[in-house]
Amino acid sequence: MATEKKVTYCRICEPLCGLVATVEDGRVTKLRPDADHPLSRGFACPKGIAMAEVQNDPDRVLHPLRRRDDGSFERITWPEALDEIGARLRRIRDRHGGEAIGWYMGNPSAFSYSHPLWVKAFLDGVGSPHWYTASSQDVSNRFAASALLYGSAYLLPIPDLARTDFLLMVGANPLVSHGSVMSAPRVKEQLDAITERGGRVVVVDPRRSETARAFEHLAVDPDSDAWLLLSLLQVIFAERLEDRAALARQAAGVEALRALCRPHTPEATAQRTGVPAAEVAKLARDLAAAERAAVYGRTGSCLGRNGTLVAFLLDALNLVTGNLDHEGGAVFGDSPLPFEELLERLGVGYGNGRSRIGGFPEVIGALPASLIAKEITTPGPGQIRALFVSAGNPLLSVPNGDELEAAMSELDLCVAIDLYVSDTARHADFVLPATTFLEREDFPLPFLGLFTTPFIQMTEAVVEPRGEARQEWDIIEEIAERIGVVPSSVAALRLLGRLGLRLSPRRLVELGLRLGPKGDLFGLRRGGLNPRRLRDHPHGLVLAEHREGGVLARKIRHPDKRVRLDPPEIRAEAERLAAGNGHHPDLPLRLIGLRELRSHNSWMHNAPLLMRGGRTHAARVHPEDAERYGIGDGKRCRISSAYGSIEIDAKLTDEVKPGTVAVPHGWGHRSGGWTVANEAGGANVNLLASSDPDDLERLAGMAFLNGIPVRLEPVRTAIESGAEQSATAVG
Ligand SMILES: Nc1nc2c(c(=O)[nH]1)N[C@H]1C(S)=C(S)[C@@H](COP(=O)(O)OP(=O)(O)OC[C@H]3O[C@@H](n4cnc5c(=O)[nH]c(N)nc54)[C@H](O)[C@@H]3O)O[C@H]1N2
Ligand SMILES: Nc1nc2c(c(=O)[nH]1)N[C@H]1C(S)=C(S)[C@@H](COP(=O)(O)OP(=O)(O)OC[C@H]3O[C@@H](n4cnc5c(=O)[nH]c(N)nc54)[C@H](O)[C@@H]3O)O[C@H]1N2
Ligand code: SF4
Ligand SMILES: [Mo]
Repeated sequence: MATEKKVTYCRICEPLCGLVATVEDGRVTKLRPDADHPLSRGFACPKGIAMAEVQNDPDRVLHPLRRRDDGSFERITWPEALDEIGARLRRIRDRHGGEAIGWYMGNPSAFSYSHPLWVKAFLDGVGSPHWYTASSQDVSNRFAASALLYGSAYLLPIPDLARTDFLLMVGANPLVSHGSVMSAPRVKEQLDAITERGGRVVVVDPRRSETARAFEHLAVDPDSDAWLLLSLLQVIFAERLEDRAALARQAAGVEALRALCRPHTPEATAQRTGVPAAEVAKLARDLAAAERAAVYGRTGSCLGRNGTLVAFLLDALNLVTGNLDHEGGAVFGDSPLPFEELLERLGVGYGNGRSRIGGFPEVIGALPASLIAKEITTPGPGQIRALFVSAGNPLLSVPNGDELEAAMSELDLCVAIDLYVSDTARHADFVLPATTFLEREDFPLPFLGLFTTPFIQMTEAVVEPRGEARQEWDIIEEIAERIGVVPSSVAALRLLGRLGLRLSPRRLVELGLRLGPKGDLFGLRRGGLNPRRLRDHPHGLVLAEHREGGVLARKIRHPDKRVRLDPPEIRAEAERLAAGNGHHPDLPLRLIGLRELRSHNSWMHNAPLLMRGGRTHAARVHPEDAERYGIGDGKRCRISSAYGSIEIDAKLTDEVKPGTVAVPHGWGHRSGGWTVANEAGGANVNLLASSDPDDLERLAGMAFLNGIPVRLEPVRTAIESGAEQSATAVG
C-alpha cells in the first residue's frame, strides 16, 4: 500500500488553515493540521479535520444523476447529461433569450479560484443578468458601503489585529466562525494577544457569544447597531474627540455626518439599543482615546434592516477616530493579483444594473437571492426559465425556502452542481457531481487582500476526483460549448475563444500573478512571484509582516481621493430610522442567528465526527421569556413571525438578552441524499424570514435575517396534552 503525506490548505472558511492529508492508495484517509504552515502553525478546527469524512462520504454524488417523474434519481453518463442539458438550454434560449437563464452560486464557490470566474463568464456569455450568490445573505452591504465611501466596492478595511490596542467588534463571533472578511489564522490567539499587551476587545452582540465571554461584552438589542454607532459618533463629535487632522486629510462631507449623528444622543437611542447612555458615552470616549483602535463588523452587523448604513458607520467611526488606513487600525489589503480592478473595469461593482423585480442594484455583479423565486414566477421579458445552482443550498439559506421550492417546480430546467443531493439539489432535474476542494488545484484568489498578515499559497489537488466528479469550470465549458457560447466576460476573449484560443483558470491566474504588482514580470522583476516560487513553498509564503497604512489615497476611486461621508443614499437611510422602533405588539421578541463550531452553514451535518453526542437544533431562549410564554427547557416551542412559523426545541440560557431568541440557520434537512443530516431533525429558520422586495435592505438588497419580530408559544406533545386533559377531568 502506498502512503503519502500531501500538504494543502482548508477551504471551508476564511483563515484557510494549512492541512496535511494522508493519502493511501489514492484515497484521503486522514487530515491533520499543517505544523509548518507559517500562519496557522498546526491549528485546524473540527470541521477541517472532518472534511475527510465529507471526502469519503458514502452519500456523495459521484455520477451525473437525472430525476425521474417519481422524484427518484437515476444514474446517467456525462455525455447524456451534458447533451440533454445543452439541448434543453438551447431551446430555452432560442425561445426566451439568454436572460431566461439564471444561476445561484453558494458560499463554497468563493473558496475556488475558478468556479466564480467561470459562472460569471458563462452568464456574460449567454447575456444574462441573473447572477445570485450567498452574498445577499452575507456581505453585499459591506461592498455597497465601500462603493459609497470609496468609490470602489472592492476596498474592504480589515482590522490590523497584530498592532491594535482596541478592537471594537460588532456582530462577529470569531472564536466560532474563525473570522470573516479577514483571513486571520489562529484568530483566538491574535485576540488574546491584544489584551495581553494591555489592549481591549469589546464585543457588541445581543448574545453573550463565545467571543463576548472571552472578552468584554456590550449586550445590544438585535438590529439596533445603526443607532449605537450613530450615538458613538455623536458623543465623539459633541465632545470634540474627533481626529481633526485625519478628517482634514482623508474625508469629504464631515459636516453632513456630524449633522446626521446630532439627534442620536445616547439618551435618545438607549431605548432602541437597550444600552444605558452612560455606557455608550464611555465607550465612545475610550475608543477615541485609544492610541490605535479598529472597528470591525461582521454578519451580526450585516443581516439587519440597515446593513449598508451600519457598514458605512463602522468605517466612519474608524475614520473619525483617526484609525482608517492607519497602523493598528482598519487597514486595506494589497492583493498581489488585483483581479478586482479587472472586474471594476468590466463594470462589475455597484449599481451597474438593477434587478427586474424590486429594482435592486447589482453588488459585485450579483442581485438579491431573496428574489429568485419571484424572478421565476413573474412573467415578462427576463423571466427565469432555467436555473443552475452550484455549491449552494438556497432552499435553506435564503428567506422563504418554501416559496423557492414551489417556484422551482415551474422551471423548464434546473441543474445542481454539488457534492450531495442537497435539500435544493433534490428538486433539480439533473445533479452533476462536483469535486471537493481536496480534488482540485487552488489559489486563494478573493482572500489575498484579506489576510491580516499578507500571505499567498497555491495547492495542487491532493487526490484524483472520486467517481466521475468534475470541477465546476470544466462542467461550465462543456455546457457552454453545447449551446455555442464562449464563457468569458471580456468580448475580445469571447472572440478569441471562438477561434479556439482559450485560457484555463490556471493559465489565467499564473498570468495575473506574474504580471501583478508582486509578479516576476516573466523574469523582468527579480524575486517576483511566479508559479515555481509558490511550488517551492508548499506551506505558503508570508509576503510582509504587516499590512501598512497610507494606501487609501492611492486606491480611492472618487476623483478628489477623499472618503465620502455625505452620500445622499446614506442620509436617506438614516432618515428612515426615525420611522418607528419596529416593535410589533403581537410579535414582541426578536429573532437572531448564530453559528456553531461543528456546523458549517447547511452542509456539514452529514459528517459523523461533527454530529457526535446527539447534536440537535435548538432555539436559545432567555429564562424570563421562557417563563412568560410557558416554554420549558428542552421542550418543543413554536416560533412565529409575520411570514411563517417553525417548531423547534427550546434551550433556556441567559446568554441571550431578554427579548431575544437565537436560532442557527442551515438545519431542517429534507434531502434524500443526506442520511446523517436528515436524522438530526431541526427546522429551517429562514421560513420565518421575508422574501418580499419591500423587506429587503434597500441599498444592497440584503435579506433581513437578524432582528425579525417573532412570538413564542409552547407546543404540547400528544402525551402532554393527554396528561393535561386527564388532569382537568380529575379536577
Ligand atoms: N463554525 C462555523 N464557522 C463559520 C461558519 C459556520 O457556519 N460555522 N460560516 C462561515 C460564514 S459563511 C461566515 S459569513 C462567517 C460569519 O462570521 P461571523 O459573523 O463572525 O459569525 P457568527 O457566528 O454568525 O457571528 C455573528 C454574531 O452576531 C450576533 N448578532 C446577531 N444579530 C446581531 C445584531 O443585530 N447586532 C449585533 N451586534 N450582533 C448580532 C450573533 O449573536 C453572533 O454572535 O463564519 C464562517 N465560519
Ligand atoms: N438565517 C440565516 N441565514 C443565513 C445566514 C445567517 O447567518 N442566518 N448566513 C448566510 C451566509 S453568511 C451564507 S454564506 C449562506 C450559505 O448558504 P449557501 O451558500 O446557499 O449554502 P451552504 O449551506 O453553504 O451549502 C453549500 C452547498 O455546496 C455544496 N458544496 C460544498 N463544497 C462544494 C464544492 O466545492 N463544489 C460544489 N459544487 N458544491 C460544494 C454543499 O454540499 C452544499 O450543498 O447562508 C446564509 N443564510
Ligand atoms: S478554521 Fe476554517 S479553514 Fe481552519 S480548519 Fe477550520 S474550517 Fe478549515
Ligand atoms: Mo457567509
